[in-house]
Amino acid sequence: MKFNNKYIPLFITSLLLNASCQEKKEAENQEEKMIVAKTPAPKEKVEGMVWIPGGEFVMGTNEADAYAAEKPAVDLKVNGFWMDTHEVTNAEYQEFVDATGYVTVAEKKPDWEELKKQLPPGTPKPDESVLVAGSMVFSPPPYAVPLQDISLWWVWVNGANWKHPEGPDSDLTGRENHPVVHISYEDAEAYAKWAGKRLPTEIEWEFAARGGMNGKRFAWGDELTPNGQFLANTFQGNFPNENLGNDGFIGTSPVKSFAPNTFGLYDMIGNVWELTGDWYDALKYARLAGQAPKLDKDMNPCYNPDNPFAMERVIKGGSYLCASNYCVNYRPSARQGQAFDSGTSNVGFRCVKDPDPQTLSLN
Ligand SMILES: [Ca+2]
Ligand SMILES: [Ca+2]
Repeated sequence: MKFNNKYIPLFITSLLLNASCQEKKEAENQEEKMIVAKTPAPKEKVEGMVWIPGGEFVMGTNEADAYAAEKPAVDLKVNGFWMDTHEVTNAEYQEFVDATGYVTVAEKKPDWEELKKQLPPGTPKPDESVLVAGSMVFSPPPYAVPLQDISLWWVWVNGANWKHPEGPDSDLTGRENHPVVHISYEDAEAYAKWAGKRLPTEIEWEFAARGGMNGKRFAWGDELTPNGQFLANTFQGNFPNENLGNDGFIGTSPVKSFAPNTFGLYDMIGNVWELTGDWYDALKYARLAGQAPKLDKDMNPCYNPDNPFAMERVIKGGSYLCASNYCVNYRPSARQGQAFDSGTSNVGFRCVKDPDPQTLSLN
């Protein structure tokens, strides 16, 4: 078994294929937790969050050029909930770490004794030199490259983590108000629990991103840049080598740098991808529409034919690395899988919160 730095995330993911039954049950319960209707706004406000009223909406899309995993459009209902107005920032994550001493997955050396319990007996131990703490960092080549090989722009960097986004020599100076990155699912979930919140389901996230605008290609309408105005931090130019930054940013941007959607949510599209609480299922929308058989979640809560062995959570909204020639994911219906045990330099999260029944209006 030969190991190479670029394969470490895939290796770590493969070690953890058999996620615990407990996790599977939690995911199932979360996805099945459907659904009432438009919920009146609670009487009391929650600082840093806006009320998302819930109701009926059209999830997914039938657009011909959308990716297969976004199809078809399906009518759904969602309950009301509170949602963070912006992505969780470095300063907010620092507050959590200061209060709890929490250490993220990317900061810890993988423990072979634990990992091998979930591998076939006899799997050889890799060399210690590859079992090191780190994360994937976007490192674009200086020239155009074929777009089939992500290792040409994603590089495993030892020592990269949320405090050192590009590696040990980088820090967060001047980026306190940028979204935190290099966060795995469990890192996001730990923050959410500490904050008395939770991660959104994919349905909640897409409802919120659409801002009540059914059937629109983008979160703000049908044009990416209406009247030439940039409404999200995405990638302009030829990905991955030519990052023009016409929207003002070549990397992450401070949260709230672009106009909010009609619910008052910032950067739902672009800046960083946002983790949800759902396992990734490439046929989810088709299953919701009754066009594909139900997934046997006791066998595996995930389904991704492009990455069949990974345990992935759904990420939504695209990032500052989504370009018109690659990863055209700056749309509410867009979705990808993200290995549940790793983060990257373009994935973050925001939280939601269920209403306290005592505060709900009777109107
Ligand atoms: Ca940009
Ligand atoms: Ca975002």
